[in-house]
Amino acid sequence: MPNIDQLLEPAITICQDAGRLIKAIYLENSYQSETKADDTLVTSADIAAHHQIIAALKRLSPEIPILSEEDADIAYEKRKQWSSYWIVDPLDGTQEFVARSGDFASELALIVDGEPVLGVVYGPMQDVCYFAVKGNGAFKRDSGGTKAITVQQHHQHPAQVHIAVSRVQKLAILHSGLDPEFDYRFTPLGSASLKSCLVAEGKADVYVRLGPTGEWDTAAPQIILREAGGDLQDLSMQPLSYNQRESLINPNFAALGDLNLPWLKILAGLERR
Ligand code: 2AM
Ligand code: CA
Ligand code: CA
Ligand code: CA
Repeated sequence: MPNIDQLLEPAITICQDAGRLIKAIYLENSYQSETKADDTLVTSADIAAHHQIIAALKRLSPEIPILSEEDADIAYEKRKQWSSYWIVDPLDGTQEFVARSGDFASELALIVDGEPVLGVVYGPMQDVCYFAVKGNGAFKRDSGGTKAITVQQHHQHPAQVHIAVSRVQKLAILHSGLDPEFDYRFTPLGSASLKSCLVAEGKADVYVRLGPTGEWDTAAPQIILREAGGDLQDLSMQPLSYNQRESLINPNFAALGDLNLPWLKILAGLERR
């Protein structure tokens, strides 16, 4: 069992270094891209950040295995033996990177016994870092320093609902039968991890992601959200699992703020009215 507290600051540095590498490539605007087997884009920035993170994590904790989105094809037979492991998304928001919107991040998490216990998300263009260790609260670090973050609480009326969602997914959500009396306010920003962190810091109430995501997409945001007083759940109300099955791909998920608000669950599609 690794000493998790001692891993936090080095993990933050590794995540920030990866983000800065991606930012340098982004500003230079010289990279190659190709289409993966699942029809999604991968760029040389994803791969460069992947290699840098893997090398640094191996130096930090040679005994802890690593699973990255960019080499996620490690056989289940092998990885199911792991009681703890790093899970890495070197570049979250490849589409945004390519679209030059600036809304992308690097993220990594430590899973122990099938549950995220440490998570870091770093947005290099905003120079903002979110992080959490199980039991110690969630934090945001930027040029102004480090402060504890919590989810938004005590909304009196659904009209104040603020959804973080991508441009494409806004339409899908509006057509999914949600109550039109809600006055949704959308935040069409960035990567899945950055949007989940907007919920963790109380700038949005809910983030709904429709479509497939890898376990590397949800692990860091999940521990950050939990420590901020929220959670991340799949839309069929099944708890998210890590490294429990052959496929690392999860279905839709929702990142929720104040879990005591029933209409938030309705909004996220977790409950019917
Ligand atoms: P990625 O950039 O690391 O692939 C985009 O809507 C968000 O969803 C990004 O955070 C993206 O992560 C994630 N995502 C996960 N699986 C995806 C997929 N199959 N296609 C597009 N985005 C995906
Ligand atoms: Ca990807
Ligand atoms: Ca991702
Ligand atoms: Ca990625």
